[in-house]
This record gives sequence, C-alpha cells and structure tokens, in this order.
Amino acid sequence: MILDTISSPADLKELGPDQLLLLAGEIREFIVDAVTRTGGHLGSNLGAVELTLAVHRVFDSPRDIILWDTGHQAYVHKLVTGRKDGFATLRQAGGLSGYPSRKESEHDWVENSHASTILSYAHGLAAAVEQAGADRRVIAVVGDGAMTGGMAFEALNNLGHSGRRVIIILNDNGRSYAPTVSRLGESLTRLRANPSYVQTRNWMEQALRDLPAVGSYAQLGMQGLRAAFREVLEPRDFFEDLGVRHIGPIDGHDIAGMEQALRDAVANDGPIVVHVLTQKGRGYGPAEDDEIQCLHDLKVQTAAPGSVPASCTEAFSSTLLDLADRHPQIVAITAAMAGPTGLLPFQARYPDRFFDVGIAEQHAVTAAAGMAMGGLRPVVAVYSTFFSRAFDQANLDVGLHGLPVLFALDRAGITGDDGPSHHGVLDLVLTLTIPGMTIFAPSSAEDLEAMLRTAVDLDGPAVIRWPKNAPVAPAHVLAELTTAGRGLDARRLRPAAGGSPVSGAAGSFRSYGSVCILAVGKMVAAALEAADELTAEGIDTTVWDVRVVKPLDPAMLADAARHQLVVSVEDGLRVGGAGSAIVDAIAALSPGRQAPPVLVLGTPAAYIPQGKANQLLADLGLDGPGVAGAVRAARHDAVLQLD
Ligand SMILES: Cc1ncc(C[n+]2csc(CCOP(=O)(O)OP(=O)(O)O)c2C)c(N)n1
Repeated sequence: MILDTISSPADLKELGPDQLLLLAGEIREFIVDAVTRTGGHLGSNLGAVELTLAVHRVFDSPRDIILWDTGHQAYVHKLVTGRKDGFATLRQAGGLSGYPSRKESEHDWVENSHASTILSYAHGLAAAVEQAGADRRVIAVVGDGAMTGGMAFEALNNLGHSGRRVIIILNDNGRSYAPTVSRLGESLTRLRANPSYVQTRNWMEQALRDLPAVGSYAQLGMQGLRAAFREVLEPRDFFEDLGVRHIGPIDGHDIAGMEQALRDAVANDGPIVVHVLTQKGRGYGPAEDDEIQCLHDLKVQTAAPGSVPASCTEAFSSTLLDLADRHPQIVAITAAMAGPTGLLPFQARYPDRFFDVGIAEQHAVTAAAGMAMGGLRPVVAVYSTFFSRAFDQANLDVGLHGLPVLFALDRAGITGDDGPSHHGVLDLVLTLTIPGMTIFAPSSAEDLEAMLRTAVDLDGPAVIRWPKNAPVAPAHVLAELTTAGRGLDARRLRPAAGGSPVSGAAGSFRSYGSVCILAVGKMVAAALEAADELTAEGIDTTVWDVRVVKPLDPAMLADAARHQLVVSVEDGLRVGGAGSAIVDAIAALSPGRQAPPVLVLGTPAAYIPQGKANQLLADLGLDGPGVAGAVRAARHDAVLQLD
C-alpha cells in the first residue's frame, strides 16, 4: 500500500500521477473503514482527498501554515502528517481528535469545530508572518457552508482591505449539512451544472494570455476583456469586489490542475481565493447516494442502556409539527442544521414557515427577534454549543425587547466524541443572565413535549435545553404527563407527590429528612440512583426534578429548605448555573433563619476532553455513585456544623 509509505507530507512529493491516483483510492478506503468503526465526518473528508494531497504537495507544512475551517474535514491531513496509526482511536477517550489538535501535531494550528473562524485566524497569522518578515505562506481551506457564517464575511472584508497574503481555498461542494443556503452558492451551483463551463473558461483565458500585450493600453484592454468575459460567464465577482482575487472554479478532484492553481496563487501579492469544486462523499456509494447530507457524518450507536437515542429530538420534531398545525404563527429557524435538530418534517410540511439561514447563529437569533416583533412565534433550533455564539443577540435583541422567541437547544450537557468545543455546558449559565427568560430542562422526551406546549404560549423569551440521549421517564411520571401538563412547576419524585415527610418533627424547620437533591434535566436519573444508594444506607433522601430552572418553583425551594442538606446537580457549568441560582433562592427564602447548606454539583470551568458522554459524566462525579459520594462527604461536614 502506498499509504503505508506516507509518514509526512514530504513523502507525497515523491509520487507520480498514477501513484497519487492509487493513493487517493487507498485513503478513501481507509477512511470509510475507520469512520465506520468510530463514527465521524465521512462525506466531508471523502470529498477533500485530492484537495488535501495537492495542498501538501505544493506547500511545505508546517513552515507554510495550513488551516482548516471547522476542522471536520482534516482526516486526510491527519493521515498524511503521520497519524495513520491513531485512527483506531479516532474520537475515543484519549485518542485522536476528530478535529485538528495542536497537541497531536505540529501541522495543526487551530483547535476548532465551530465554523467560519478560519479566515480570521489566517488574517492574524498572516499579519504575524509579515511582521516577522518570514517567508511562509498562510493557506486557509474553507467550505461553501462555512463561508455563509458572519465571521467569514467579516474576515474577507478585512483581508481585502488589508491586502494580507492569504491563500483561501474555497472547497465548494454545494453542501453544508444540507444544500448550502447562499446566493453565492446558487451561482456556484449554476456553474457546476454546466460541464462545458470550465473548458470554455480555460480556453478563453488561454486565448487572452496568448494575445500580444503591447504596453499598458494593451494590458488595460486585456483586463477589460477579461472582466467583460466574466460578466457574461460568471456570477458577479463578489470576492474581487471586496479586494480578494478569485481564481477558478477548478476541478477539486484533479490533483495536477489544483497544484497548478495553487502555484499561480502563490505568485499573487495579496489575498486570493482558489475556488475548487468537489463532490462530498466522493467514491463511496452510500455517501454519493445520500442526496441531502452526503453522509456528512456517520453515527455509531452510543446510547447507554435504559436511554432512548435521539428521542428528545424526535419528541421536539413531532410536537412542534403538531403545535404548528394549530398555531399558524409558529415558524422554525435553523442555522444549517435542519436534519440534526429534527426540523426536516417541519420544512417538508411548512416550507414557507421554515428558515435555514446558513451557518449563522447570530443572524438566526436577531432574525427571530424581527419575526417576533412582526407577530410571528419563532422557534430557533440550534445545538447548545452553537447557541453561545449568539448570546449577545439573545440577550439584547430578544431579551431586552421581551420577545416571545423560543430557543430549542439540542445536545445540551456533555456531548462526547466531538470534544471540548462541542460540550453544551454553557447554555444554563448564559440564559440565566437574560432577564425575563424562562428556562426549561426536561429530564425525559415525554416531559420535553409537555414543556414545548407550555413554552409556545409564554409571553416572553424561553429556552428548552435537552441532551442527546435522555433516559426514559419513570412510569409514574409518564402517567402524570399523559393526564396533565405541569406548567412551570417542579416535580417531586421521591417521596412521590402526595407522599408524607420522610422523618423529623412535622412543621419544624428541616423536618423532611436529611438530604434533598434538586436535579436538572438528564441529571434526574443520576439523582434517583444516588437516592437509592443513600436511602439504603439510612439517609433519607428527597429528589426533585427541577424542570424549570428559571423561575424556580417556590414549592420546591420551600420543601428543599426543610432539609439538612440541599444538593443541586446539573450537567452544565457549576459556576453561575442552576445550582448558583438555587443557592441564592434558598438563602432568600429564610431571611434571619439559617438556610441549609447547598452543595452545588456541575461541570468544572475546564475544557472537558472527548470520550463517551456517560463515562465523562462519571469521571466528573455526575453519575449516581458520584452524586451519592459527594452527598456523603458534604452531609458529614454539614451534620458536624449543624448539630
Ligand atoms: C458555528 C457552527 N454551527 C454549526 C456547525 C455544525 N456544522 C459542522 S460542519 C457543518 C457544515 C459545514 O459545511 P462546509 O463548510 O461546506 O463543509 P463540508 O462539510 O461541506 O465540506 C455544520 C453546519 C458548526 N460546526 N459550527
């Protein structure tokens, strides 16, 4: 296998065209095999094989700086920079990252995964290279999907203005997760659909080059001719208008052609876009046949026993559709993630009430504010991790106006394989600071449904945040859900509603047994497990499903305050999250009286690595045994203080 002989980019430079062709095939086979085992971004990497080989043959990494937007398409880059053996551990705990990673390789510059940032990094690095007077190129590979993000446009504008020497490779496959939402993309698609275009264009360019250039008038004339030609055949050149040169489009699976274009680009003194057309999922039948997503990513079943994978997304999807049937004002907004957020059925039934805004979370939120001002009821469906991007918009554009925008945050909490930048641990902290925000955290898919029905009738902004894999609701909770919604109430699970105090003198302060656990969302399952352990040890334990993090249910707070120790547990940042709000609320409940201590359990202010979500939660002490252990230790201290 040629692939076995490649341990660094230098090895690629020795290969002839036939060997490169064979190598591209081997790489595809290797990636399909590896990703089928571990899960990961399949379609994007299969489309970027030749592109990556060409880049590494023309440039000299790491002296030349090669950057990848989003970073999900960098598997081939990893393979040719000496990391082939690590692919068995791709996205596993302690294994190869699914994105570029500085600690893995000197060829990786950016720890990424959030889209549309790379042109800004490139601008910064090019400025530093320039100041150092170094002879290094900066190359940024960006997809047409990532090009729809605001930061990409901001950076392009700045690059065009500053004239920094950055080679931008626009990897245009017409897709992000779904077909890319962009007029720029549409005109590119028109070009792609015309097979004779590239040929005609090359022929014209050659003819223009062959014209004898006599003096500056002839040169000017040639430029004019070129411009006129472009007007006829190409879309209005957006990039050139910004001051960024644009060459292409060229065939992104033709290594030699790409190499030539990249060498031409090196000669350019300023920012330049080399526009390449690629086919997402290329060379793998199932990906090529997946018309919408081209197997953008591949999932491997990771749900823990007793949980229902993606059941929350499905509950959101079907309930929203049901609500939309009855409320014509409901509209749904996604930032390029209609499939993963469960909005495809909504899009199919209500195409006019569905908005895919591109990878543009900030724009999505302020657009939702505008829609709400106009009388619509927007539901913004994004992953928790991407919501952070739009905090300012949620706070000032939605919150300050008190607008009824509903944020539906999927993949909240510890997510797992995608690593530090994908964990949804900030949403509670962020949304808790927005005045007037109602915050729901369902502990089951069934409760998510009930909450969604409540939330769409609220007057102001609201958020519902849920994990990828939610536990199945306990039978008695299920029965309750089918009979009545709970509005904004919390739910006491142990002792069950209507049950009597566990121990202590009725009516007195702290009369309800020793420990009260207030659990948020998915953490309800861990709290119940901990309560089983503690009760078996003779520690009376009350458990509440908080359900609504803001406003907190006064009945739950009053009940909690009667215990010796209150414990809050959430799968989000400990500092400033639901637990902090509970500490404040319990202290405010009993002015003048000694409030019970509150033990706040949550994730640390740290970049949490990749791994299986449940294992990571256990490592953080956020599973049943972890919560029980923390309660034992804290109760010991509390009892010492209180007795
Ligand atoms: C800010 C942000 N929002 C959403 C995503 C989820 N996401 C990951 S890859 C991707 C599509 C990227 O499309 P493109 O840049 O065209 O690359 P391709 O996979 O098509 O090569 C999206 C939306 C993200 N990574 N970052």
